[in-house]
Amino acid sequence: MLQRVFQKYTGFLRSLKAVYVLNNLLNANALQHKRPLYKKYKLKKSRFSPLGSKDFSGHHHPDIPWIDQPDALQKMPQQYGWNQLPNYFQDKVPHFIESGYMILEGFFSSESIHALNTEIDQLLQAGKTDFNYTGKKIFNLFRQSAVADLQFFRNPTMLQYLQFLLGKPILPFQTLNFTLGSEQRAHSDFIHMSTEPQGYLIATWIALEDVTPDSGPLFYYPGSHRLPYLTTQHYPSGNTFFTIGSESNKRYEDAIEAQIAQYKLEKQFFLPKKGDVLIWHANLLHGGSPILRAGATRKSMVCHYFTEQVITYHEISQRPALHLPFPR
Ligand SMILES: O=C(O)CCC(=O)C(=O)O
Repeated sequence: MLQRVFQKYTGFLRSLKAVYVLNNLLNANALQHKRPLYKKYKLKKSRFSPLGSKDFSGHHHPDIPWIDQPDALQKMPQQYGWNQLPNYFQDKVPHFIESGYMILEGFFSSESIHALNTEIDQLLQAGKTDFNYTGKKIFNLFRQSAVADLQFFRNPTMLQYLQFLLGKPILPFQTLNFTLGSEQRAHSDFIHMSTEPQGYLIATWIALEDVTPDSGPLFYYPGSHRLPYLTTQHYPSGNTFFTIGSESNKRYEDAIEAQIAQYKLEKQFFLPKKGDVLIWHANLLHGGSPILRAGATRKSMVCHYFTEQVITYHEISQRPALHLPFPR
């Protein structure tokens, strides 16, 4: 119940680290599995305490995903699970390694998409789900919708692909559903969903209808995943011992914009057909374009996945991520 209220809340309490500590204490079961991980990665602090990149500064663990290692292309055919992958997916892996994303055309059937869109309409109408404080995102719809959960979020083929790419068992973390474009500025998901060692997050973006250029399509910067991870240590976040800087997210996005200009990164737009999926790397810069046609819908679903066996946290709000160790 408290979680649902907080989903809508945008005020001062969101900036107090103590509120998150209280929330951590109330959700102790979702932090229990972190004990051995903190030990393994030599993190000397309570699992209820605030957590951020500064706690690892200078000492990031070298166990990064195989796709991020310099000889990834050579290692690829020796990776666990390679021989079980269909050819069409194998052919896309080098592009993912080099560009930080891949597109799976027609991955989901029209029937599945229709079932999901119908379920979303019904849940919204019945007041059983709602948009969160952003007014644009339905958070964790999979908790109310078995279709969203089993056919999309925990789709067995998708989990197999993601596990291959990250080389560890996948831990489905959260879902976001949109009916309109997000218009979100460019960012890397690492700042919102972070791991130690770095790189153990991956996301899927699913088109729940054909996307037109005027409806606020997803955009991304190929190759940007290879830039260093930008953390609160690299821009003036305004964080203090007790609080999260109120401008931290805006200043982060300003810093990313400067990085895009500095490296002259090339922007691409995702104009998928219904059922297409884009998989992106933890550090691929991406965002939502402005909506140019009043009333244009852009139905889509984003799924974020961590892996097991790593420390998970939220760099922007400096708190450990709350989840159970294994999929429910
Ligand atoms: O769908 C979009 O417009 C952007 C979504 C996004 O940036 C995210 O979920 O991280």
